[in-house]
Amino acid sequence: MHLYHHWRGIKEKHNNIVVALGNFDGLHIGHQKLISDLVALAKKVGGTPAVFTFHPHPLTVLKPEKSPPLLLSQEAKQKFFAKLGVEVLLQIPFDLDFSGISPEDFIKTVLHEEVGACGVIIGYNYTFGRYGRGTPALLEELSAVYGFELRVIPPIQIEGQPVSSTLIRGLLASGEVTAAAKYLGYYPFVEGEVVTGEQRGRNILGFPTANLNIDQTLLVPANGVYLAKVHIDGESYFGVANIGVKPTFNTNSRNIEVHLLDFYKELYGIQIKVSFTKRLRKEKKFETPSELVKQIERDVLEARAESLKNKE
Ligand code: RBF
Ligand code: MG
Repeated sequence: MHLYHHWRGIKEKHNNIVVALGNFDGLHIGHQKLISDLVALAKKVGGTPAVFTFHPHPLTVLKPEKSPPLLLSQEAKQKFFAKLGVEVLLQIPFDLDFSGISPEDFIKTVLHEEVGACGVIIGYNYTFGRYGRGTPALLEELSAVYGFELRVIPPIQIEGQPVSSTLIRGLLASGEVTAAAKYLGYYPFVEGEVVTGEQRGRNILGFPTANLNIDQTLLVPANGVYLAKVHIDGESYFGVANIGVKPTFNTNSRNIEVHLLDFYKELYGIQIKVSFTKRLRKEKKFETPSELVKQIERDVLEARAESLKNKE
């Protein structure tokens, strides 16, 4: 996959670009459907499947107070697009200059003259250009002028619910990771390097944990204890994860810790991915560390029982 952070001159580099437009936060099953249609259409016309998207989210520039925490990091999104068969990713840094482009100029200058789009795919509710005034109807009208084929993809529904990033954010904010996974098409996860914690888990409690810092721009599930699948170097292991502030010890910083069920090697400095597959309980303040330890022992038993159910 070719990655660009600009859109000028793309036409000279790739033939017959078919381009999907959108924010694609979370790359949920609705987005995944749109991208698979993109890849199929590009294949049909012998063209190049491309995605035009912004990073960061335009709202972080236009209305920072209203900008939502993201479901996926820029890097996670890049990997995912590549896996879905996207060959050209235009991940454009949104700025005030760009926000002033009229919808008509966006189509003429950006899509037609510079990207050279012969096909355009959007979701049914996609808006673009200054004040977000560009609509699917305008793209339809101008597709005849600039000679591109337009596809508008209707929303995907699950049990009567249109799948949306907003719906998924709400589920994550209340810890409903299993429900969120239905709409995402994958379990919510965090990725990062294992950092040094306070060593309390290892030395005092007898439950060593791998600690991850939380990226403040990303949405992490609500505080609580979760069954987790931990990916290390292409292998995966079951674990129990705690997201929270550890009220038993009156700490204030929020972080993510995972205790692996059957893994004893040193992990400091190693990249891991932790997927949250089921919420087990809320994070609680215990009167004594030994009460917390008893609870974690029960969490581990519950996780073992679940892991046996989930073993494929
Ligand atoms: N800390 C709390 O204060 N309350 C909890 O309910 C809690 N639950 C946990 C559950 C699991 C499975 C794990 C691994 C940790 C939990 N912790 C909890 C965090 C614990 O306090 C922490 O791992 C140690 O203090 C070491 O940093
Ligand atoms: Mg630790």
